[in-house]
Order: sequence, then structure tokens, then C-alpha cells
Amino acid sequence: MLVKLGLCQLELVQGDITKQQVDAIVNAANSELAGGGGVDGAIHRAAGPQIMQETASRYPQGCPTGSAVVTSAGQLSARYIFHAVGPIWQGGRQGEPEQLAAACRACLFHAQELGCSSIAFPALSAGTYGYPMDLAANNLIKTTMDFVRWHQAPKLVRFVLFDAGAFGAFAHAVEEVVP
Ligand code: AR6
Repeated sequence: MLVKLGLCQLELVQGDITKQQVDAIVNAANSELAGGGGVDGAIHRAAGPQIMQETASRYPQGCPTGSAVVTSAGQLSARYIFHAVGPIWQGGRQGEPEQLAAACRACLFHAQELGCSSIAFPALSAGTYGYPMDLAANNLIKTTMDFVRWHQAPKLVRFVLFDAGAFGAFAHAVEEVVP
């Protein structure tokens, strides 16, 4: 699914984020940058052990929830990995929507600053962290569209959804947000 936003594009695909040919890949990290399962495990396995060494040496304090830090991308074809920390779902009244949007925006700002024309996001927070998929999809799509409309960058934002359920939730969100 591809949506034009002026000169930019928003794309939804079902697949594995580690296989994407884009300038920046977003990791669904934790605030300790300690690695883990899901997207985090897959990205570190595919990129190689130097990424964990890089996060440990450059970001010994970790990364606060609602923000993102940058590393190289090791053996991935991307130029950068943005390690974004989404919120753990606690019912939705503990600032989770604002934190999820902030983590997404932090990645989009990094992409702009680093001259990345393409970026791939997973369904941040909607796995281990328990954020309901439909709410995460609405939040991430709206945040991205607002950013891209305003900044006209990055040229391509791709959401890489692991299964049909996640893809359906994001497709529904796009239909709701696109005028
Ligand atoms: N490509 C694309 N999507 C994937 C992939 C993949 N290779 N693998 C899983 N997903 P999660 P979170 C989907 O748990 O909720 C980690 O342990 C998955 O089905 O990766 O932000 C970290 O270290 C789900 O829809 O991220 C943190 O501690 C979505 O990606 C914590 O989990 C996000 O699931 C972060 O949890």
C-alpha cells in the first residue's frame, strides 16, 4: 500500500524489517539499550555484535522512553539504525500516546538531520510492550503524516508489519487519516 504525501510517500508492507533497503531502520529498543527479542533481537542478529558495542560505548546511560539514538548499521544494508524506545502500555493514561508519538518523531528528525531519504519503522511498542495494535497504528501513522506534510521529508517512510493483523491495522489507520 502506497500513499503520496506531496513529494513524499508513505508505504505499508508486510515483512521483516531487517531485509529493507532503506537509509535508516528503526529498532524497537528498551531504555537500557540492552537488546531483547522481537525486532530488537532480529536487528542485532542481522547487523552483528558491533552494534551492541557501539550503543554501550556511545550511550552508556541508555535512551529515555519517547526518544531515539543513532548507530551505524553493521551488516545491514541501511546506513543507520535508530534505536527508538516506545512506551510500555499501562492502559493509555500514563502518557503512552505522547511517548509513542515522541519516539516516532525523534526518528523522523534524525532522518532529516542525517539526510536519509528513506526510513523503515516497525510497529513500535505493539509487541512485547503491549500497546494495542490499532491504537499504535493510528498514533504512528498520524504522527508520521503530520511530520512529512510539514517537513516534506523523508521522501519514503515505510512501515514494515510482521503479520497480516498488523498490516490490516495500519491500512485501516491510513484510510482514516488520509483525507
Ligand atoms: N520485522 C518487523 N516486525 C517485527 C519483526 C521483524 N523482524 N519481529 C517482530 N516484529 P517488539 P516493542 C513485530 O516486541 O513492543 C524487545 O525485547 C512484532 O510482531 O519487537 O516495542 C526490546 O528489547 C510487533 O508487531 O517491540 C524491548 O524490551 C512489533 O514488531 C521490547 O521488546 C513490535 O514488537 C520492545 O517492545
